[in-house]
Parts: sequence; C-alpha cells; structure tokens
Amino acid sequence: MGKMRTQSAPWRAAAVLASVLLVGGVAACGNSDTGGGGTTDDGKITMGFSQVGAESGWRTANTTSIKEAAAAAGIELKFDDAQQKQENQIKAIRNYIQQKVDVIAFSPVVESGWDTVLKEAKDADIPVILTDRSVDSADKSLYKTFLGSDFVKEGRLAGEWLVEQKKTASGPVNIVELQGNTGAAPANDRKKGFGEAIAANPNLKIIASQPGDFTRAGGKQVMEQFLKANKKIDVLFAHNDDMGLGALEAINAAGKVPGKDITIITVDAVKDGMQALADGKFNFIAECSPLLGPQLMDLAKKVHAGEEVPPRIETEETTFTTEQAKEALPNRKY
Ligand code: GYE
Repeated sequence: MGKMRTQSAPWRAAAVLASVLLVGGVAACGNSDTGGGGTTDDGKITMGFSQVGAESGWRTANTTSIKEAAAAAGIELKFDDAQQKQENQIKAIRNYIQQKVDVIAFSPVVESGWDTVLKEAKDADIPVILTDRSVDSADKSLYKTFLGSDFVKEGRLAGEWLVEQKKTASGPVNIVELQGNTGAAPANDRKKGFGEAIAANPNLKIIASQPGDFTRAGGKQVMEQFLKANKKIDVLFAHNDDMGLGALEAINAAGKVPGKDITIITVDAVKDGMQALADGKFNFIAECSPLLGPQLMDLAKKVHAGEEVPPRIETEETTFTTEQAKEALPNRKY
C-alpha cells in the first residue's frame, strides 16, 4: 500500500496540476486583470489602446468617446497615454502584445517608424486597427483598417474658403501657419491640402510656417514669434482650434483684433473653437470629428470575429462659418 501510495501520489499531483493549469489558462484568456486575452470563452474582447496624449480639446473628446464606447460595447479596455512620444506608444503596444490582448488599436503620433512593432503584433496574431491618424507603412497587411478623417480634405476646405474670401484682393495676402506636431499625419496632410488650394491665387502667400504641437501653449508661443518677425500678417491658418486659441492671446497682446485685423482659420470645431468662431474671433473652421469610439468598437468586434472590414473608413465632416457656429453651438457635444 505504502508503495502504491508513493507511486500514485506524484501522478495524482500532476493530474491536479494539469487541470489547474487548464482552468487557469482558460480563465486568464477572458480576464484582462491577469493580462489575459487571446481567444475568449466568455465572448469578452480585450482591447489595448495607445492614445497620442492629451494635447488638445479634440484629444480629450476622443479619449472620452473611446472609453465610453468600450464600456457600452462590453469591451475590456486597456488604455495608455503616450504623452506625444512615439517611444511610449511602441512600449505600450509591446506590453499589449505580451499581455495577449485580443485587439490593438492606436492613434500614431507620427506617420513613420511603425513597421517593426506592427510586424511583432502580426506575428503574435493580434489584429491592429489604426484610428484617427495613419502610418506610412508600405505593407498594408500590418493593420486591418484605418478609421479617421481625410486631413488633406480638411486643409483643402480651409484653403478654398480663403481663396473665395480673397478673390478680389489686389495685393499680396500674407499667411502664417501653425502646424501640428512634426511628422504627424494631420500636420502633413492639412499643410498639403491647404497649400494646394491656395495655389489657385498667387496673391496668397505663406510667409511663415512652424509647428505649435497642437497645443495652446505652442500656438501662443509661435504666434508671438510670427508677430515679432512679420509686420504684416493678414491670415492665420492653425492646424487645430487649440493652437488658434493660444494664438488669440498673442494677437491681443500685440494690439491686433483677431478675426478682423487677422483672419483666423482652424480645424477641429471643438466647443471652445466654435465659441471663438461664434464670437467672431475665428472666421472659419474645418470640422474633424473626435467621436470615433462607437465605430472603433464595432470594428474591434468584427476583426476579432475574423470578419473582413474595409481597409479605410472615413469620418464624415463639415465646415463652419460664424453664422453656422452660432447655430450649431447649443447642441455641440464636445
Ligand atoms: O486635429 C488635434 C489633435 O489627430 C485629428 O490631433 C487629430 C488631431 C486634432 O491634437 O487637435
């Protein structure tokens, strides 16, 4: 008997250990607290999301939209704020891969330099969804889809409005441009679209163009420099509302009247921007919607289920003049 016991005990211990591992393993798949992901048995999807930062009103609204939509869709969200640093985003994505989340979604702070980490996600069989901003990777198989705005179009709409406004201008119209963070898709593309549109009138000239990093502080500081260096500034094109709002302070401090002495065009149409437009301090805004959460969660469910999704999903947007901003403001959600 004694002999039997010594023989069976290790066997039984191994069997118990195996079943513990099995149960533990299955449980870990559906439980993000343990860092689990992979194939869930309870249908709960875990999403790892790497956000750009908290640089603007747009970004805050985007983060809220994603968090609310994840909760509403029953998706377990792991969220990381990269503080506008690519290295932080790469680190967050690698963590999500290690934790075996079901889906990775992110808004790339800049366009270039993602191939290696995206390849790592692909090799780990974790689908990636790009949201808001895109990457310039030649290998489109590295991500499932890109959900976001057409930034070139936003720049073009801003430029076309200006061309129309200045069609009777006989002399040069001096434009200064506040760009988003260097290398970001919305900075590159809005610059491109705007530049192409204003080429229709050779009187329209960009005399200075610098990054203000999409922040109010950046917009204020760079606008101060523009005002110091240039006597005659007729137009400001800011790649987002926040930089335009920061620039207002610099323009006021220089004793000029925003919206009158200097025509101000921005992008986004967040509440503060829309208020400035309604007040006549801004003159035109090309809208960019941050409310991407619900569509993102739908896409996550689809790619997780192995369904095909379109490679590009474009956000619908409009433009606003002062009159239109006054009308839209009371119902503006963000
Ligand atoms: O316009 C700006 C934000 O990527 C579309 O990023 C987004 C841009 C948005 O900081 O306000």
